[in-house]
This record gives sequence, C-alpha cells and structure tokens, in this order.
Amino acid sequence: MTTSDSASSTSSAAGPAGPRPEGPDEQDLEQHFDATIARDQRIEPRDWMPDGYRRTLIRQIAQHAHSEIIGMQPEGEWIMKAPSLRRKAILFAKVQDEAGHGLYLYSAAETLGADRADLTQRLIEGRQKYSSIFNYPTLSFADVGVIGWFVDGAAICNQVPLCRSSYGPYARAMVRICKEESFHQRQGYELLMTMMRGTDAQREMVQDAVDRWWWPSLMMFGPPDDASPNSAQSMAWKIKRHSNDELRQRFVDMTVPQAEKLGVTLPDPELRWNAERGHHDFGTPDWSELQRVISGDGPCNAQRMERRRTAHEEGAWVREAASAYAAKQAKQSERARKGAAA
Ligand code: FAQ
Repeated sequence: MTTSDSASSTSSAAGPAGPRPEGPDEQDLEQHFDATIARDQRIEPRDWMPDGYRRTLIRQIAQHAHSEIIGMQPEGEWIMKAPSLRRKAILFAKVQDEAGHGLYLYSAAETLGADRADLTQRLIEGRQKYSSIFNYPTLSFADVGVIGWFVDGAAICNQVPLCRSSYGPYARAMVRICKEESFHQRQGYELLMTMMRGTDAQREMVQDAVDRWWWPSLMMFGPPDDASPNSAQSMAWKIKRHSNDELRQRFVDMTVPQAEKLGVTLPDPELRWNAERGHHDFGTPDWSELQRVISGDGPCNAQRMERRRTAHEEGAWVREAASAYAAKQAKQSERARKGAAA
C-alpha cells in the first residue's frame, strides 16, 4: 500500500457536499507522513511531503543523475581505443546503460516537480554537483576494468540499500539500475582477470590502475560521518539507509578478498583484518583531496564540464526537433478529437 491510498481517504473523509470541506491541516499531513516513514512504507509523488524531504531528494537524485551522465566520459574515451571488437561492444553497451540510468533518475526527479532542463542548467553552471570519482583520468585500458570493479562495486554498495529508499520512484529506479551495475562490475573484474593472465606489462597496467583508483573510490561514499551534514536527516527520513562510513566499510570488506583472488595489492599499508571487529581496518582517505575535487579543482573537472557543455549545445537541434514534433502530434490529436466530437 502507498500513502496515497490513506492520504486520499483522509481527504474524502472531510465530507462530500455543502460548503467546501476543510482538508487536513499541515500538522495532520505531517503526522501521516511521519507514520508512513515509521511503518517503512513508501512515499509516492502525489503524497504530501515536507519541503525539506522534497528538496533533499531532488538534490540527491539530481546529483546521482548528473553522475551517471558525466560518468559516461572517462570510459567513453576508450570506446574507440578498445583492443578488440568484443571489448568495444561490451564497453559501448555499458556506457549506453549509464545514459539510461541518468534518464531514469531525471524522470524520478521530475516526479518531485523538478524540471529536467533546469537540472541540466544547474549542472552546467556548476550549481549542482556530480560524483567526485569522475574527475580522474583514464590512463590505460586497465582503468576500464578497474572502474567496473571499484566504481561500479562502490555504486552497488551505495545503491542496493537505496532500493529500499522511502521515496517510491527513486527506490524503483534503483532496482533496475543495480541489476545493470552488477553486470558492469562483473565485466570489469573479468577484464582484469584476463589482463592478469596476460603479460607482465598487462599485470603492471592493472596494478597501476588499482593504485590510482583505490582512494578516490573510497571517497565516492562521501565525507566521514562526523563531517556529513546531510546524513542524519536523510537517514531519519529513510532516504539513506546506512551512513557513508558504514557503506565504505562494506565496500572494503567486499573488495579485499576479490583483490587477493585477482593477485593485486590494494595500496594501503594499514589494511588488515580485525578479528575483534569482524571487519578490515583501513587507512584514512585524504579528505582534503575530496573537498578539492568536489569544489571543482580535481584533475579533470574542467575537461568534464567543458565536454558536457559542448554536448548540450550540440544537442540543441535534437531537443528543438523533438519539441516541434511533439507539438505537431499534440495539434493533430486535438484536431482528430474535435473532428470525432463534431
Ligand atoms: N562527490 O552530507 P553528505 C555511479 C557532497 S553513480 C561529490 O554526506 P549526502 C554509477 C554531497 O552532495 C555515483 N559530492 O551528503 C557509475 C553534499 O553536498 P551538498 C553517484 C559529494 O548526500 C559507475 C556534501 O558533499 N552516486 O557511480 C560526494 O548525504 C561507473 C556533504 O556530503 C550517487 O549519487 C562525492 N563523492 O551523501 C557511472 C548515489 N560525497 O549537496 C559510470 C546517491 C558527498 O549538500 C561509471 N547519493 N558529496 O552541497 C548518495 O548516496 C549520497 O548523495 C552521497 C552523499 C553518499 C553521495
């Protein structure tokens, strides 16, 4: 059941005829919202929700959508340079999936009243963020494998719990996205396995990519819990189900045995199993680097934004053509409707 079922029954209980019945006041609506969250039920687009809940969701979903779209760039650079037709086809499909994820997510943001064109404008003007991870360069084909293994792996750790997020359209988008991300992760790992069975030079490429992507991947989960201003409220609203540090730990625990199997070394001298905690201990990421990258000063921020701006400008004619076609279709159906009525 959605809250809409009970929200609409609350409104209709106000009475059918006579002077306009008074709807539920803000306090009732808020209590209803809180009770829905407490019962672990979903909030749907037509339900009442606090402004802060709506704003937080638009912020997070838009950042997520932008990340998927900008995230096409680092790997996209390798489509033309992939070493075989098979690898090219796989990479093509993966990058296309990322475009699809961005589109589901923009649609989910639209159910909250956001306007897609406005969200894109905010990204292009640097007023909305996207994930820090996509501001690092892809220097060799091994980076494609490591992005699949680490970045998609981190995305899965972060996003599987979002399938239980309290906002219906976001949670449902995540189910399909996670299925595709898990395919992406496997393709990355399989590529690295193949390279590790190859020459010394290939094994060196893999280790080099692991060394460069490990710490930025840990930073993807966001600042540590004591420096994460949004976590407490987002968790109370059950938008986020786990804190940034919990998910980071989950990623480390999941990845260490995979690294052993692959035969690579994770570049952290403090990384070791802690039997008492039942988790791996690990070193502290350079949080000042995360802040620098988030605030626009990472290795590839300027390049990523420039490419996104150019793509947006070059796509203007497609948007215009699509709008003109939609307007023409609407006019034709209106004429047909009037003709049928006459
Ligand atoms: N990069 O208070 P918190 C993918 C910002 S998709 C940039 O902890 P929150 C698929 C944060 O927005 C990857 N900014 O914030 C793929 C906030 O700023 P604001 C994207 C970051 O929201 C794979 C401020 O710092 N995934 O990889 C980052 O509670 C391969 C304070 O932080 C998602 O977006 C960062 N790493 O937690 C595609 C998942 N971390 O807005 C291609 C959904 C934090 O207050 C190839 N999002 N910030 O000005 C989330 O789960 C959350 O938004 C977090 C941040 C965990 C990212």
